[in-house]
Amino acid sequence: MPQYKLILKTGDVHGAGTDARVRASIRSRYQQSRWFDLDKPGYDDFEQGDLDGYVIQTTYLGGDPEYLNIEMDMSGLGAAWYLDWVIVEEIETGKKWKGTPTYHWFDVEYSTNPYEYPSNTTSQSMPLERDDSIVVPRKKVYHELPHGGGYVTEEEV
Ligand SMILES: [Ca+2]
Repeated sequence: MPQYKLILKTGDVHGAGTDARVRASIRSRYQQSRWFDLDKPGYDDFEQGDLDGYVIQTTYLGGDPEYLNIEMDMSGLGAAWYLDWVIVEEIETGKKWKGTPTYHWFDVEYSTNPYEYPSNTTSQSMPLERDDSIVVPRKKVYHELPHGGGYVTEEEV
């Protein structure tokens, strides 16, 4: 069963982060995967400027990913979320795709599905563009030292 790593960049703009529930689904020309909750236990996902990675395992979709669908539950205060871009990587083959949302702000009024308005969810279907030369950025992690100050390391997302 194919495994994909989804890497999502939350924009570094004021109010970009969210605590809303975010789900993702990959679609090939033939089939759509089930929805996956993007939620790491004990971790605050999708904060301003963050780079977050999630590994999902789908059934065989009959072909390469062509779209990444993102759905967000708009519950909670300050739910709106600014998604800058996504990278999808097929783990076994190293094939990569990049996607950019048509509307970076995920908010009910920008839903691309008029039938959902004004429900509590918003979703966008992002076309994916194949580019195996993409270098997946590394996440900068700040480590505080016990007596003040700190240092930054770069880690795999
Ligand atoms: Ca969050």
